[in-house]
Amino acid sequence: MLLLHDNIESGNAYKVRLLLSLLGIAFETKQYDVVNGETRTKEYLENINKNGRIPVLQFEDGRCLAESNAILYYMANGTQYFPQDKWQQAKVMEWMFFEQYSHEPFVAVAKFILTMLPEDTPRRAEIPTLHEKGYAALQIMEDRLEEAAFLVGDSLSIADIALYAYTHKAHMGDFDMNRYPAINRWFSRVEKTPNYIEMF
Ligand SMILES: N[C@@H](CCC(=O)N[C@@H](CS)C(=O)NCC(=O)O)C(=O)O
Repeated sequence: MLLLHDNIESGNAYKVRLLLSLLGIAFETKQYDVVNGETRTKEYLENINKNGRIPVLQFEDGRCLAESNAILYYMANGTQYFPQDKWQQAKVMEWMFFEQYSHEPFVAVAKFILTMLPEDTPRRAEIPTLHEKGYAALQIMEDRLEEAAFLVGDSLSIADIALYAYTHKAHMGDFDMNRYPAINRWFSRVEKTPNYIEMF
């Protein structure tokens, strides 16, 4: 059976749990404490991921695949969650690179600082900048979702899964999500997908 090296609080790991659930693929999980270095042990770095992070999907033959969006691509390719049209495939990639460079480093990190670190962490000083950049990314999503039901084409794809993960928990990073009615309607559409699972 597939083994997901996982952390229950991680949106990056949740993306993989959500896709596998939508696809009806059974998997086991192994949980890691990412704040206290459990993904940085010699054994983990040597055998699972040299980059010291979850999620990693481990296949029955022992091969390990890291990077949440690479895992989404590998598992969704050939299914309804990855388009067949080459232009739409590239648009899915466009949103997934956007997620990693312009969204996750701000939206996810604000949640991490406010929910996983001690209240007196000096990292709270980063919050205003994270909010400025995170709000810019959320507005780009809002603009697209005002005119379309999903990020690419007219059905759910791994672009939606990749961005849904941290966007639907953005309020935990103190983002005011009432500003984004189209994103909120999109949350409901994603959550109505058969076999949808919650993050926690
Ligand atoms: N780009 C990676 C990011 C993965 C990542 O940042 N993982 C965090 C948890 S969300 C982690 O494992 N942190 C532990 C550490 O860096 O030691 C992905 O999308 O999978």
